[in-house]
Amino acid sequence: MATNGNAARAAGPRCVALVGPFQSGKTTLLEAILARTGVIPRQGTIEAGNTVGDGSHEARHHRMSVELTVATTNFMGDSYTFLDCPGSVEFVHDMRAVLPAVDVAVVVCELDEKKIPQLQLILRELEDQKIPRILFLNKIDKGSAGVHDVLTLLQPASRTKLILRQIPTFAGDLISGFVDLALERAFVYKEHAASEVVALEGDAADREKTARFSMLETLADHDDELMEQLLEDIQPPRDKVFDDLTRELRDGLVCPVLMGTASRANGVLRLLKALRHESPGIAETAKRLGIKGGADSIAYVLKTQNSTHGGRMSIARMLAGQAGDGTTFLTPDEEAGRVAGVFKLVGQSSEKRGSAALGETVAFAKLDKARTGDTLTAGKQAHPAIAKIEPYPPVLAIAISAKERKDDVKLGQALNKLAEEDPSVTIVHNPETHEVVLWGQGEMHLRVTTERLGDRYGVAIERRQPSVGYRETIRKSVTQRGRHKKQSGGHGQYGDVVIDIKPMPRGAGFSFEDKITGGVVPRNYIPSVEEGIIDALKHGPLGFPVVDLHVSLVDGSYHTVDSSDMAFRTAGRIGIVEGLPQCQPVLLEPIDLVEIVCPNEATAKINALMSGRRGQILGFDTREGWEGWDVVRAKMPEAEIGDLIVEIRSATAGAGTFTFKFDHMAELTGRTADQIVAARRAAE
Ligand SMILES: Nc1nc2c(ncn2[C@@H]2O[C@H](COP(=O)(O)OP(=O)(O)OP(=O)(O)O)[C@@H](O)[C@H]2O)c(=O)[nH]1
Ligand SMILES: [Mg+2]
Repeated sequence: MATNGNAARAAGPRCVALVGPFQSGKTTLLEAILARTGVIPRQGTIEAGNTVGDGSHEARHHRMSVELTVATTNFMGDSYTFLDCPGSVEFVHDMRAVLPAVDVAVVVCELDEKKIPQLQLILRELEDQKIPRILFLNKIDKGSAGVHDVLTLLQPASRTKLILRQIPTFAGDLISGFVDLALERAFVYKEHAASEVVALEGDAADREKTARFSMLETLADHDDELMEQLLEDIQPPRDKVFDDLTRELRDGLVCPVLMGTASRANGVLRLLKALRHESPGIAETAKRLGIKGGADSIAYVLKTQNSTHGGRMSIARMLAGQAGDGTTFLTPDEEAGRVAGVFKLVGQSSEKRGSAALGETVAFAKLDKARTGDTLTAGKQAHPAIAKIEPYPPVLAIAISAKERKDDVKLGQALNKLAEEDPSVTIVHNPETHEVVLWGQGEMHLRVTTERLGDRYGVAIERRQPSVGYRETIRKSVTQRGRHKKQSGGHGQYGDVVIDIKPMPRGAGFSFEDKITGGVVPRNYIPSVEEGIIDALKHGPLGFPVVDLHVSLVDGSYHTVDSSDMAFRTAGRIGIVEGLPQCQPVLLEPIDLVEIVCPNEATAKINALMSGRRGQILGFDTREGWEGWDVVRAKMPEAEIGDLIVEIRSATAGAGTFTFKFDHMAELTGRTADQIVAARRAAE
């Protein structure tokens, strides 16, 4: 096994994602980093609403991140772009889509058992995308309970070995500083200033020895030479320890854990130094992505944004070569456009730049066809997509319409733009109900999306529950005459049919049969009869489309002068409209197959939840490849799914989710059915 690898400090501009469970302190950490590196004079707070991150109207309003914030700064002569990702699972696509472009992710977490499943989800995403990661245990000012046993709590969330890089030191019960186990140096935290080096002595020195040994043991799992040194009780040189930390982080073999308090900027400088010395850079990232070296410049679009004034901005990282004003980019499918402006971003503010160098993360203006997740090439032939991050299927829907009719077109255009920026939004037009249905990742996601329609595009909307695709069918057969006769002077109208209406099995739809003998209904009028019937079936006696029935035309009569297509059409319609109410009409509702994934301590709650919503549990199983998780399968009426996701999340601390697909239509009778029919009548 290689013992040393090439662990020299990476060069060039870095791109670092700040990720982690909801409200763990990512935006606050970004603020601390920007203050520490001199981009802002002092650190703002979420409470005061004056942070660089969360600068949008919607984020300020909800006091949480609802989209990506990008901020570029300089630290010790190198450029760093931080991507502050929202922690809410509803906005997780913003995180997933940026990951391909980053060198490393800083996973901001808390010592909170309830947030472990969410942490596990994030770490899995990073593991799956092979992103090197550092854990930053934040909010250690909140109390020291459990801090001696950080790894016991956090390790189950990570499939790779965690390495404790720092241990806390105490003043009474409070954490007052830390020992860095690689440097073997003790520090005391100073609020909003660099920590001060102090002597490593007493109890801290003893704890340091034990903790350092266990850090080295983990590193030695991937370094035979180090293993021998440990066995022979030889102190490995400090450089070797740093080399191993660097290499094993880069190769995703370990995940180091640092700690601090973002709101006081404690532990921030050590984090920045770890990024500077130990995290990989653009060369390793390009290799990870399989970018073939060539003359062409290649960039990855982390996010597309349509601003109301400046047109489209594509936030992108240069993965090969460089680009500037006038560079024409291709996507694998089409020409993306010509760059008209390169900008360095710090939250909401942007600064014009001449060009973007290798490794830099910038915003390109006017790439009209570039979308979130696109791989861009400046050259003759487009580089294949370096990543394809499909959004998770949506889980919640609302029907929307413009408050004012005149905004209909504007609404359509605005929705298209929002969906391009945020591929986790889906827009579906329901031709039957003429509804525009907005599908998204949760309540807050849909709320923010509709707020953007108002804030950015000035479209006021109304929101409703989307309608459920009810149908109706019949249980009994009947023979019915349909007669249309009008003789009001001049040309009359005459059509007369007899039809047999009979129920069919579920899923059969509608079929029509011509059983006329002896030409009692002339051949050329028969298609009109069928048309009249089909037309009438759109709206059955209960108010819904009628399905699963067979109609035979068995008899009828005609008039040589007064009969027409129109008259037979009407006769067919009358036959159905008068016949169906005698056939015991019954409501049909769509039943979906639902699959819920959840941490197994929530499985019982989920089962109860499903049964409470007329769900029929088919069974549950352990989730393959996911220790501590279950999959629950059930059949459930579509009408009951509604806001199921909200309850699943509240039962699972945000970690559980579900997928669904249409399974079958089932008869619905009794009070629920009566209510649905009554509501339909009232709406007509
Ligand atoms: N006590 C304490 N509170 C903190 C610390 N860091 C952040 N907070 C608070 O935690 C809350 C969430 O902070 P944010 O920075 O918005 O967290 P976030 O991870 O960006 O949140 P989302 O992006 O919405 O997931 C705010 O009330 C912060 O003031 C910390 O180190 N200590
Ligand atoms: Mg945030």
